[in-house]
Amino acid sequence: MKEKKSRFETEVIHAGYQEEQYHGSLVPPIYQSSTFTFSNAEQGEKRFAGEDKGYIYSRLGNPTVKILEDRIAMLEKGEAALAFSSGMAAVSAALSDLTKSGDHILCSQGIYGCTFGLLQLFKEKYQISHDFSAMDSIESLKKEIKPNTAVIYIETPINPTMKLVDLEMAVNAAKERGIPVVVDNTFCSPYLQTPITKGCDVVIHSATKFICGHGDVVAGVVVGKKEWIERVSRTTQKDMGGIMSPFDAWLLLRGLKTLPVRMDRHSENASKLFAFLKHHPKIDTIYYPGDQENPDFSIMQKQMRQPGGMISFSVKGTKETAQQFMNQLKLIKIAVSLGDPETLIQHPASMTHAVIPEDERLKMGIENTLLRLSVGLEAWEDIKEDLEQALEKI
Ligand code: LCS
Repeated sequence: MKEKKSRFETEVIHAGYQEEQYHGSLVPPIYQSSTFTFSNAEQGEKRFAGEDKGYIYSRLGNPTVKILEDRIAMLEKGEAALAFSSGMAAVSAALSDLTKSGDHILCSQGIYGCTFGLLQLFKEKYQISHDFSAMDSIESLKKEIKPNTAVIYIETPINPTMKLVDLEMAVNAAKERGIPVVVDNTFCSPYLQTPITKGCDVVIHSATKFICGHGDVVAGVVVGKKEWIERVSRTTQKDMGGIMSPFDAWLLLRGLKTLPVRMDRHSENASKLFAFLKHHPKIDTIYYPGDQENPDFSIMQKQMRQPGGMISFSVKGTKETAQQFMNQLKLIKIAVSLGDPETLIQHPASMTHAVIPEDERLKMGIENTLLRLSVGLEAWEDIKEDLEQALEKI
């Protein structure tokens, strides 16, 4: 593409790809090759020494994967990006690089279950401790930062409670101590929220979700400063090896093209379903960033384009009531993951967040009656009718 500043909806289709360099192929080619030949021994030596630009071996970089990395870096307004085989590979590489034994991670009061598991592993094996923080005021956040705090780690919206953290506030708290603020932006995608524009240092995605958008790839991405990304690429990623395959990168490039169109529809459907669920007599509490009565509503307005496609709610009754409700659904699928065209429902206490001990889980707001709905792209009336008939039966 000729050099020109474009809008998000255009960049998501064109950024990072110059078809002239690929025989005019409209769609980026898949470089399904594990290795790359050198024209002579000296060139091979120079490539390894970093003196000759060019590909070596697909664990160290691949042209199809690079197109995806460049596109995501531009969408997130970051300098560079690195693609991984899963969201957890991205989270673990970023946190391994930013911490060492004896360090401390200050984390939002709620994170994805496997990220919780990773923090446990860091604590037990490498003496890297962590604390959870409500992150609801700059004063309290500053007090919770310890001399050995090496990272402030935030999910916003938090999986699955949909609580929000004010990113500018977190950046201001971290700034004077120079602590990197790392944001898991999975629930928003770069279309709804760009943490780097708020001063955050690193953005992580489970690209499995809205970025892919079709439920057919498990993948992750990390975005940050060019120098840091290059270091992670040369060290943590190269040596731990959680790289993305060229075919998965190609599928993600394909899925990304419709991200804004999909996100608009996810958000529109979710807001209509929220209006239906909000005052339903069988529903106890509902958690949705677009709820004007939600204390985080002003944070949503400040840092998100739209409230997004995720809603959590607890049904009146017990865990068994919640399970009975799920079992009555006909169109909505019972499955973990999110951001797919299909509407999905899951029970965090027994599924995505089951690894978290109950007392800790309840502190995070994950009650036994809580359900998480990933609103799909179907006709919203069909989703509503399915919820309605299942609610009638409990
Ligand atoms: N970060 C967040 C916020 C996530 O929700 C997930 C996965 C990950 C990281 C890890 O990404 P993965 O390795 O799966 O690509 N969340 C899931 C969920 O809520 N249901 O199934 C997976």
